[in-house]
Amino acid sequence: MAAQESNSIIIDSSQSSEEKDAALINELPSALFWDAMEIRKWKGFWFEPGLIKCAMKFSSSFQAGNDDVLLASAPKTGTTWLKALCLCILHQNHNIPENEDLLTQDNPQFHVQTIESSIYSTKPTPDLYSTPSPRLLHTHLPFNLLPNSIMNSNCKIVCVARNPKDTLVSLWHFFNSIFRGNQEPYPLEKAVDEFCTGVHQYGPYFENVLGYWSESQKRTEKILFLKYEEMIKDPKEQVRKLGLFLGKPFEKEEDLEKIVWRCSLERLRNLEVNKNGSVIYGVPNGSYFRKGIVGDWKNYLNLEMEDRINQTTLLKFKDSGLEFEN
Ligand code: PAP
Repeated sequence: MAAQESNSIIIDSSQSSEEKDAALINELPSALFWDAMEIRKWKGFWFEPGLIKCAMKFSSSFQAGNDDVLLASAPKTGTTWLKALCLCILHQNHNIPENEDLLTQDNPQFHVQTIESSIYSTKPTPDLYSTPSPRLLHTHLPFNLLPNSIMNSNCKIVCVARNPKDTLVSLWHFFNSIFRGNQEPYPLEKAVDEFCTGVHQYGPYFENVLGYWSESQKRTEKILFLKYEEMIKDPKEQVRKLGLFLGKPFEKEEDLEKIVWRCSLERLRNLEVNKNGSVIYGVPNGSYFRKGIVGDWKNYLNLEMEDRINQTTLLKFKDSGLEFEN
């Protein structure tokens, strides 16, 4: 079947349905995310209202193709890295010279867009027809908000997750750099508290991660669940697993090594395209690369904050079998 047919998206963009959505969003519980933006609680998760509108469209109308690959991640858990890796694996990147690969041309966030915040917010009726198959897409949305067509098709999902304390610290740095400018950083105690109660963009983090984890335990052929810490510890092994899952196993060790290097933080951070001030989603390309280590939280969280997150994690992940190194 032609890509154009299999990738069709039907959206009811009539005024009345938009008005209905807007009215519904206005009724939702509201809070302020780190003094910067209004967020509202929809189906158990917090988002800024514009995102809810896009998520509603995505959930109700997106038609997944059988060979689509959907990447999923709570914010700051390794999205950029996963985008780069899957892009390279699916494009057999090791077969082209290093200075010609897609990553030298633009940030991974540009090549693999976050569907609800980019594709659906830039155009009311997104045109994914031109995207060649297999489509590689990304979402920060939790599992329970995914469109039915994703679950009912053969489309694969790769989720990356990261320990909560590093996730929070990464989010806090990113947030301060984008929203606080020359102001003092947002008070970390408050950020910890709101992270634990789940009142932040795409939060609660815990439920977001758990949704994918639980499903990955039931449907191993459908969802691959990667942990950032394991990718840092043994990138070759994790990328080998990823290649296999995507149906692109590495035949030669050197091909695998090439891709691990091409997607490394060290290389991406130093590419001209990530240093020259280019912007995606209003964010400089370079902001997606900071330290990329495990345990950076130790440099920021005091004992009380550490304990608060540990207790919340224990409670939330209890009996799930999900654990992170940190
Ligand atoms: P997003 O949710 O806004 O897309 P995401 O890419 O998930 O961001 O998270 C950014 C984190 O991944 C940063 O972590 P840090 O703040 O603890 O340093 C960033 O440094 C890290 N990161 C980005 N690219 C890579 C990479 N290629 N390898 C390892 N870590 C990376």
